[in-house]
Amino acid sequence: MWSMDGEQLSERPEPYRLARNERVRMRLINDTMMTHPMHIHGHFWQLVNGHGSHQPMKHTVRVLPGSFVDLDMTADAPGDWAFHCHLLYHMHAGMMRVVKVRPLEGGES
Ligand SMILES: [Cu+2]
Repeated sequence: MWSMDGEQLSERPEPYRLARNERVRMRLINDTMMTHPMHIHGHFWQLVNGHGSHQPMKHTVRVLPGSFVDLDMTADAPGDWAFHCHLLYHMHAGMMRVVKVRPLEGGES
């Protein structure tokens, strides 16, 4: 029932791939009737709030029903990172993905 980009983790979706030190903006769109506290490991997001350099640092962001948040992130931690809803029953139902940041230290894939 719970998914991200229409796929549950059990369906083995493609990870989100980022280049090391890549600067990205992520838009999390909640088209459900519940709030989802979205959490990423290994990184902090900057919440895009329209106040320029005064963007709070977050590793968990509540996305309200029928709403979205924009988040800026620098992928400065190489590795495989969990990105999921922090309501554990949502996560266990599939609302989780992997963010891959490459290259690693030795250039492995
Ligand atoms: Cu959730």
